[in-house]
Amino acid sequence: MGTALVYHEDMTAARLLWDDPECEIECPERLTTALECLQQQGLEQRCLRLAAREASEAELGLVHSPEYVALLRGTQALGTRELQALSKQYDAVYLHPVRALADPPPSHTSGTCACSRPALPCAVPCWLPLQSTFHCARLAAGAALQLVDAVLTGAVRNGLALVRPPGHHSQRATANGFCVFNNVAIAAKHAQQQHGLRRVLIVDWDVHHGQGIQYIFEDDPSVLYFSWHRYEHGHFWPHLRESDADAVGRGRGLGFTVNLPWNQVGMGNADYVAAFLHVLLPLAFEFDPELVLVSAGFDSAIGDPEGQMLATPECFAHLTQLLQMLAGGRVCAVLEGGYHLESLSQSVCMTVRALLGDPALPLSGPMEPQGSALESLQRVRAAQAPHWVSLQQQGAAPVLSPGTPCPEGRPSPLPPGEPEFKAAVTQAADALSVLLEQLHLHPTPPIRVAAALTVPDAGRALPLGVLCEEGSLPREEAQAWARPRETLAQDEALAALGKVLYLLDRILDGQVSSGMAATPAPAAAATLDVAVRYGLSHGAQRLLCVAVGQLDRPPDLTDDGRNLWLNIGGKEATAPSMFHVSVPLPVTTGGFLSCALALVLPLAYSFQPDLVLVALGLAHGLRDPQAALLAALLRGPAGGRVLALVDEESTPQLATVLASVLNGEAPPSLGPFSMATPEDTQALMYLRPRLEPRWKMLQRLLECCDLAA
Ligand code: X5A
Ligand code: ZN
Repeated sequence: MGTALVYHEDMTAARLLWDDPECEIECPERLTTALECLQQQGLEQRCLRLAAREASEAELGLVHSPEYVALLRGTQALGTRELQALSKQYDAVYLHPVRALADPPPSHTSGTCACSRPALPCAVPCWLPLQSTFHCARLAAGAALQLVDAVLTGAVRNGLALVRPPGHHSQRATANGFCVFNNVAIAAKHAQQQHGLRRVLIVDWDVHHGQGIQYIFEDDPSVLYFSWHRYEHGHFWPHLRESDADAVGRGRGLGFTVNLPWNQVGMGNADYVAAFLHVLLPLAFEFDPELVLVSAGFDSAIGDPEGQMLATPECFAHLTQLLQMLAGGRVCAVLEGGYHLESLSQSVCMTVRALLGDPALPLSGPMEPQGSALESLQRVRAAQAPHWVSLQQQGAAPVLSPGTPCPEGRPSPLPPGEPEFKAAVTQAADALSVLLEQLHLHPTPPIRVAAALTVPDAGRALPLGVLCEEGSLPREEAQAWARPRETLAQDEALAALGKVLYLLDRILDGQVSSGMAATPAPAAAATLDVAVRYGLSHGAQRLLCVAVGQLDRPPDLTDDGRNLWLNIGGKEATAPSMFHVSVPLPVTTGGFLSCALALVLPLAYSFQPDLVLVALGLAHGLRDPQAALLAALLRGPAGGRVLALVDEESTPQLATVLASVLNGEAPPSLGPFSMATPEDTQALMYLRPRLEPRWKMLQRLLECCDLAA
């Protein structure tokens, strides 16, 4: 199952023809540089290339009024000056005429032409590319439709549509913020009407509020719309009261609009990941979408003059990966904004990498959300709590009054020309060159998953593309690592250990990204014990061990900061140290999800491991889809370096599904959502405050605004 890339060169035709500093950033080079970058990194070649088609007027009518569509059609008969006047009637919009060129391009040799372009309001020679905004905007909407069709017919698993003009500001009868037709909203309606979907999630990670999408679906419970946006208490465009966290939808759609306003610039990787873990994902899993549409604007990335945020391109790989945990991985990303050409292109590439299933580069920078971000998260959680069980179960959310002052100082927006602005530009350039360096230093391993299995023939159950690893460490070497324990003295146990250690070597030397190994039941704890020590002495700088079931922490692990032991399925919630955490096995889907999203991943993202061991002891108690989700989620924090250890007696289905998620496939659905039990909730409420001082991604509340205490 592949990844589609939908594009059409005609979408580079429209451009601003008069002087307008606000609009000039929305330029054709946005598409051409992004595409070049995809080609240079060999990513475009790995996608199914689809040429965008134009959306029909009936399809535009799913969202827009007939009068508005007719008006746009009519712009094809207008000249540049008339279009300039018409554009002025909208906020931050420019329109392009059918043809801007007076002469044929030099490359063109006139002669007979076989093309059959339909007639246009004014005669356009066939050699001239169609350039009208109407044409481009119909292609942009059509590209989104084609992507949705490709995914929902099963031709591909996911994809990206590279389009302009963008769409999320456009409304039923108005263009706005460079947007003409609302590409993503049209695609959502189409998915519902043509494919019978009942629940669509729209994630808008563009730095602006997609108020157009919000208005279109605000009373519709079948579309969950999430948007984060630069807001600054309303001082940032489009300056709408309804962009704030307390706008949660209307009527039957109450709770299906989720706004996360950022009140300061400078939000970075930790803030974005925290927003996903603590706001978007709990709601999204409860909603259980059948399709995820992304309003993928990259003006939320570092260097962008509009956003002035600090998230680096890798962050978008992580966000994309997290979204693939939903809807069976059916993710359709559609370009919105993004005006720093280099940052935009690299972020697009990172998104496509993640769609292709490649492991994400580890996130750079301190993983500590800033105070203003926490305040925003808290406000959304409070506003949404009445509508979502998954927010209620994690303890009552205190309501913050709007404008609660947050003492932490952060830079206010930077006017271009100021020295600080230049510093921000340099900062962006640095971050981007570090990224390129990282790409060289940590090239994607040639093998994505290798499995070491002990049962002969078990390899047959492995998904396509997973390598069945035959290699093993010499028996004496493996034995040297074992403690003098009976379990590993047995032949089979030692043979399995040799395979595990061989796999670890291949992961640590960059040949293999992740691995899965089966071990005989009685040796599970001893094998894990050796694997931890072996990993730490063979190049792992920080090793996270997630042990599910009855598995004790190896006796001689110290709290030296290089290992973090997390046991799921312990008798009670305990944290003897910051590096030794135990939580009981959650019993419901809701309990499992909050354990994963509110404890395991925040710990993992804060710890920033370079290797994760996930061990599933015998009778570990997780259902296969839960184990698969856990393993899939843990690929993120460790740059894809995950070794899963399973019991050789566990079902072949478990081995298959683990290998497939480590290979980048979407985990299966957890089944119907059920609320966490009070015990599950209490375990987390006990642990979180104890661990928060060290593991900052656990934080949801600013201390200064902590009204809960
Ligand atoms: C799609 C998008 C931004 C419009 C900004 C107007 N629009 N100041 O990023
Ligand atoms: Zn934007």
